[in-house]
Amino acid sequence: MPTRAIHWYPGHMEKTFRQMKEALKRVDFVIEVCDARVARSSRNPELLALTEHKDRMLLLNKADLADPDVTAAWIDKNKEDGVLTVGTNLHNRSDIANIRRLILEANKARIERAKARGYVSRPLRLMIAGIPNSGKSTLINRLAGKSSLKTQNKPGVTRQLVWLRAGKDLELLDTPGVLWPKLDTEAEKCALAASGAIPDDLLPKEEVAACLLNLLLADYEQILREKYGMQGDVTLHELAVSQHLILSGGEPDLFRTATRFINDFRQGSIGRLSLERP
Ligand SMILES: Nc1nc2c(ncn2[C@@H]2O[C@H](COP(=O)(O)OP(=O)(O)OP(=O)(O)O)[C@@H](O)[C@H]2O)c(=O)[nH]1
Ligand SMILES: [Mg+2]
Repeated sequence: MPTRAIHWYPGHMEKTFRQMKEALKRVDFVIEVCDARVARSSRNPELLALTEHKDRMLLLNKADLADPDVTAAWIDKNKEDGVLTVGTNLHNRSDIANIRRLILEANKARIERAKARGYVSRPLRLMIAGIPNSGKSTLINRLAGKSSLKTQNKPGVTRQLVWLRAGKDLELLDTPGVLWPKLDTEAEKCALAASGAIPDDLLPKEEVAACLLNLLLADYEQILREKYGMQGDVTLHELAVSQHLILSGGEPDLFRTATRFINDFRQGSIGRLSLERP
């Protein structure tokens, strides 16, 4: 679907890329954190290019909000492509233990080599990278067992690269979320905005909500109809009517409808839904 591309690439992202490139020299292993609901478009191609020479692992994070069958399909596909991938919910303690186990397993040979050379106490150095708001700082806080880093459900919270120790075996580098300069398709732009990777004030809410509704309609029409009690067409207009969100002049209140609908999606209150399939 060709469309107006959005150019959102604040200055700090360019600086972040430069700093990440420099920091990578000291990094053993990269963890890319993407959003399981948007498992294709939440992977930044420029980040992939920057880190491709490093051993790596991919988290399909916020898997608690995504369609479990779709997440499983993405894991299978990535496995075929040779990408070590795991679906995660960072609010789940056993997922954190599993991530730690996978990191140590993936770095087993490196750890043994370091031991053989006498570097018994050198921790593994991990870079945590990904698009804005995907859960990078949350992951580090959880692995470290303390809330040292600021986290919030909006993009652009982390502004600097920060190293943090997690136990005696891991050193973790938090990085600011990075998008790429040009988002090409309406669907990609909408999926990233709806999932919270692009600041809300950058795109009209009504536009994002209408596009989100369309994306969801393809696979989840019945769920949408049941949740909102919609009988006729599934449009933002009809959603406003079914939710009794009407302006004083009798017109549907599309802004309030859009805001509520996007929030429902972000909170998972419509159901566990994914916007992209392999
Ligand atoms: N539902 C759900 N929410 C999560 C999960 N992981 C993180 N979050 C939430 O996602 C929001 C963003 O988390 P952060 O750790 O600040 O994300 P970030 O990637 O560091 O974001 P930037 O610093 O802006 O790039 C927070 O509200 C977290 O609580 C998860 O697995 N499931
Ligand atoms: Mg952060």
